[in-house]
Amino acid sequence: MKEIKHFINGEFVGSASGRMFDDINPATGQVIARVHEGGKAEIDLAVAAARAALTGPWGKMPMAERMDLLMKLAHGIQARAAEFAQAEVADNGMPITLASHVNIPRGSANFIQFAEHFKYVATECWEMEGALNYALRRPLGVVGIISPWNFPLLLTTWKVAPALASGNTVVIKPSEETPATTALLADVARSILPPGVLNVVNGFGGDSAGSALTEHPDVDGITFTGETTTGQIIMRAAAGSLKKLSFELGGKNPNLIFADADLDACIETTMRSSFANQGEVCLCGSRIYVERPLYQAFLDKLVERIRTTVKVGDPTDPTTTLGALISREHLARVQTFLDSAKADGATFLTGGERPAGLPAHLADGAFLAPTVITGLGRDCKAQRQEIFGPVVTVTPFDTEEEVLELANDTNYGLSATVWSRDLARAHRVAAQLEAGIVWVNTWFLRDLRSAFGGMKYSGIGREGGVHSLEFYTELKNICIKL
Ligand code: NAD
Ligand code: 6OD
Repeated sequence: MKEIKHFINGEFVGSASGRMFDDINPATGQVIARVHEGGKAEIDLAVAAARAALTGPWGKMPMAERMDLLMKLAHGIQARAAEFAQAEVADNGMPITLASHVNIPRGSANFIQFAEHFKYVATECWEMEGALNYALRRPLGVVGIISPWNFPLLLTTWKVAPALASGNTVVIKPSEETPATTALLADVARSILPPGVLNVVNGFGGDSAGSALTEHPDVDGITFTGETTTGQIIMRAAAGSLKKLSFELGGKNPNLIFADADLDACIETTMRSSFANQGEVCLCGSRIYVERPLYQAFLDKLVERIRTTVKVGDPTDPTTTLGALISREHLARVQTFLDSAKADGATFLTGGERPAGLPAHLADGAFLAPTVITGLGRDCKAQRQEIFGPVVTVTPFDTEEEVLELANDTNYGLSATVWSRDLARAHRVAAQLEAGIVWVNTWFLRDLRSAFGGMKYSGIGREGGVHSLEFYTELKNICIKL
């Protein structure tokens, strides 16, 4: 059986405790690896290695050389792209086409983006009478990176790349559900980065490796992507040592579809914004609001597209469009939302159950057919809480004011999508939506220089471009009397 070890100070090592846990393929229910379970002991070693590396060759390295190493990491991922994609699919259940075309390519693109971009960022200079102020950026120090299971390589490298580009060292705690591609990243880094610059400790979150990292007095910042409730716990844990925090959290994102929308384009994209990665994308639009004149036509087309184009099945099959949810436990959680929707009188236009006809080797897999629900009031659980599965609720609206009020009636504020051919309305509505990211007539179209992050319960801070630099560096002002 394959073993996944920690990566500390340039070496793959087992746990001091000897404890291990299972890594399960969610499509088959099979154990695919045994993972060494880290805790405080491994976090202490990893943080010490990361601290020492800050003053070693890495800390003294000219910026151009450091950026060259990041480009080598990007190329190292590209060279092993098929291996990364297969590992991600086995760990996460996402379709191989999604892993190969989105998740893994973004792993290398993230390194290229920050290696290129940060070379050209100037710091500020303020000239005053008789004095000059200029700013220096210095690495934050040792950065703890805690990542979720839904886009493991994309989301982990989205943090590792800017952290390293800024000159920091990192200790990564990948999700216990999906440790495989972070271990591969460490394997790529082994021959590229000096020891201690990139460390990985596998393990669980609370009372384990995760909390040991967030509480560690020698960690300067924590960048976390995951559930809002976990963010709240991490914030409390990090308070003791006043760590800098960056949070990308949950969402309950609205899609606002006006009657003048290009329906074909809207349906095409709504299929992705509802069901990409089994709906396990923080940016998925799970609350769909359609202006009443278009409501029935939209539903008819959406349901027809689901019936004719979605293939739920083996994630390794290139014709599969919807794979397995992350685990049977998560599927059971999603099911509780479906049960409560039923109790609230919802109509299920599609889905709501395991798809029929799956092959025998997927009998233990965590599968759910794409689910479209109508007839729910705004206060129903399925309309208010993040489900994180292939489930959307669709609700008609009559006016712009009404839909804005509905869309903003949530604690979350990650993203929103507006569909309209009326440019003035699109601008007006986008400006009033309480969301960190608004897409107009598109979805998940990413320019990695732009600000990414959520308002309200969806996060703290922004990532992307110079916004990442803000988090991963300390800015020091120097005032010189002339
Ligand atoms: P999660 O919060 O359960 O776990 C995320 C990570 O935190 C894991 O590595 C876990 O081990 C660790 N963790 C858990 N408890 C911890 C603790 N007490 N201390 C330290 N670490 C701890 O989230 P998940 O289920 O892995 O991911 C799904 C969630 O992530 C969804 O809510 C989704 O919306 C959110 N997400 C947000 C974004 C974004 O950019 N805003 C992106 C992807 C996912
Ligand atoms: O595209 C990104 O940079 C990003 N952070 C995507 C997040 C996806 C959430 O599931």
